[in-house]
Amino acid sequence: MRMAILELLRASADHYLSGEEIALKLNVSRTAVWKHIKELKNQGYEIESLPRNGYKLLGSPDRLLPELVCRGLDNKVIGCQMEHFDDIGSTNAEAKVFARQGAADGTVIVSESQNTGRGRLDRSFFCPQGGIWFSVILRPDFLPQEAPKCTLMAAVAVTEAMRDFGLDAGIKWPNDILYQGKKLTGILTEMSAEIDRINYVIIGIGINAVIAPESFPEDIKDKAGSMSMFLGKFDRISFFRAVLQHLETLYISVKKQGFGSVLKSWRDLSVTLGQDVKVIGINETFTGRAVDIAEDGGLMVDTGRETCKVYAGDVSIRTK
Ligand code: BT5
Repeated sequence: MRMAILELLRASADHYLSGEEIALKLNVSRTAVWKHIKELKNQGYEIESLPRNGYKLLGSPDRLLPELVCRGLDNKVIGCQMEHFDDIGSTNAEAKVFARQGAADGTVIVSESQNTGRGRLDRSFFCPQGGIWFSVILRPDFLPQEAPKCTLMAAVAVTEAMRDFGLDAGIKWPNDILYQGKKLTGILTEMSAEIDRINYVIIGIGINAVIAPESFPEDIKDKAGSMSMFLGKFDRISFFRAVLQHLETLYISVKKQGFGSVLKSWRDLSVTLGQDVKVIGINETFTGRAVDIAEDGGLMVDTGRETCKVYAGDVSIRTK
């Protein structure tokens, strides 16, 4: 009902709509209309109410509410179910709860801020208001060993959306999106699986969308950046919608034809390939040139003596 009232207000944005008109059109009482309008105002919608004229919608909240994000979004999988939080520990942790309860393929959990946002290896991730912190639950039917490539798929989706918005960002293997050397996005993919079957994959994506550079903590100030630092003001909600659109296209293609086209796009968007890199792996550290990404998602690094394939770890690009 609330959404129906919102649609009516949107459709008559240039004039006032009386409570009576709304009540008649939606076949509810005027008191019910008044209660829903009050609730919409609590959610942050700016609605002017004039006793004689009625109601007029003046503005929508800058919150990643499903009804705002999904307006005009034609996705069939990603984001068709969406849960929004104002603040949460970690959307990945919450997504696991939803997944265990049977949440559908493509369910999105999004929060305006996170107080215990996590990176890989349990590192902490800074997630204040103004960012886009979300997790997507996937239930693919490919094999568990394919799941790490979901990180590459998510990185391609976010980078393509950034490019749509005029930011020429690139991907640093495996999970960072950078612009001018600053990390704008991190991705954490987790999975629950049996030997030959995935129960669910959770892709957690943290995007520094509208964050003032001075608000980054001292320890990440030099390496972290936000989209607003480079783009100025932009519409966070439309950007999130664009990310979900790209993710849908890629996921549907992966389901039909595998990761081939994701890997191709990843190569095109990479800032790692062709660079001299330092690899800090789980057990060893070495240097070499990043030459390609293998079909299984591993980074191929030519050390001069041999070509090694790296599946996990941190890669830093060495300046020449
Ligand atoms: C990542 O880990 O980059 C994965 C981050 C995933 C965050 C999302 S937000 C939604 C979902 N819910 C969660 O709880 N997590 C996911 P990693 O590659 O390990 O990088 C972590 C490192 O990035 C930290 O040790 C810091 O150095 C740095 N860092 C922390 N916060 C940052 C930020 N906001 N922007 C850029 N760098 C940051």
